[in-house]
Amino acid sequence: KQQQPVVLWFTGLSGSGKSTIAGALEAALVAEGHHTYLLDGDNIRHGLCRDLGFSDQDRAENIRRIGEVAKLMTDAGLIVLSAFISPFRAERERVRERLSEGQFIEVFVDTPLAVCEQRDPKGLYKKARAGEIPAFTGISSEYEPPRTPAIHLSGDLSVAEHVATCLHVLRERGVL
Ligand code: GGZ
Repeated sequence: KQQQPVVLWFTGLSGSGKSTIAGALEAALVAEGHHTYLLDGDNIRHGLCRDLGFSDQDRAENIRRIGEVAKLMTDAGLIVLSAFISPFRAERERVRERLSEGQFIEVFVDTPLAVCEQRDPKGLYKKARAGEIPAFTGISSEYEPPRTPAIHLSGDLSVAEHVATCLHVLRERGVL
């Protein structure tokens, strides 16, 4: 099945829905016969980046490594989906610069902090508010939103609607 290798770079707060939407989008792409790979905390922070924590410096290195892996995967022809907070603009731009023109598609999962904190699926916001997790994104560590994301997912929409938006943009850009 014809496809252009790209990196769909999801960014957003903890609990914003990055992994859920990226996972659902990957399933939709695979169902259409595309070749994909999803990079997320489960396969990266427990393996390649298990020596890294959440200081600014460690997050920057985390994103750098993920960017390099994503680049290799595009060399192999894959549609790569990456789902990390990636809070810093400079590091996201560095990843973009390592890829070919148009291969970096930034997807901003723009769920307000209040909503993420309300969801709090792992109780991390509660702990962060109590001072038990230092440098927690949105509470005690910065999140720099993209200024001009290729795809901006916001509003009270379903996962399926967000997936449809992403698929539309991918077709529009000739990726699919
Ligand atoms: C933010 C943290 C922190 C701190 C642990 N700040 O909801 P989660 O649990 O599953 O997603 C968060 C994940 C963030 O890892 P990333 O690799 O995406 O971060 S970054 O891109 O900034 O390098 C959260 C958990 O790890 N977690 N401590 N202090 N999130």
